[in-house]
Amino acid sequence: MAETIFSKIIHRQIPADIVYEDDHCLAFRDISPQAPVHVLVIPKEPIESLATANGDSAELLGHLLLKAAHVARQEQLEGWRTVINTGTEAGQTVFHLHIHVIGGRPMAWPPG
Ligand code: DGP
Repeated sequence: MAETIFSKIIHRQIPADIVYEDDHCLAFRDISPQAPVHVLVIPKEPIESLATANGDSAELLGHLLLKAAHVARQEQLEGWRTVINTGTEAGQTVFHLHIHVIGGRPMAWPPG
């Protein structure tokens, strides 16, 4: 998998506002926030997208979801939205799997 900007954040080659980290994942504020709280939760292991993840990553994917909820609680959100854009057509621009955690304002459904 090609190196992305998120690998550089993991390796501290470029700065980011990190809000959570453990051995398996990193969470940092999105550079272009779409709500008062907008955090990205990423695996340290470079998985390109949900489309290329396989059963070997089952435990890690569960871990990322639980940490998304942890970050939301840490940010004192009462409700939040988790989004995983998968593929260019769906709006994925960085090909290192990430969960958007978005909250702090009312949100409409369905999304545009
Ligand atoms: P997506 O469109 O789902 O691939 O989301 C990628 C997100 O990554 C987008 O909301 C903007 C964010 N992003 C891109 N480059 C950087 C960066 O260098 N730093 C941070 N913090 N976020 C970035």
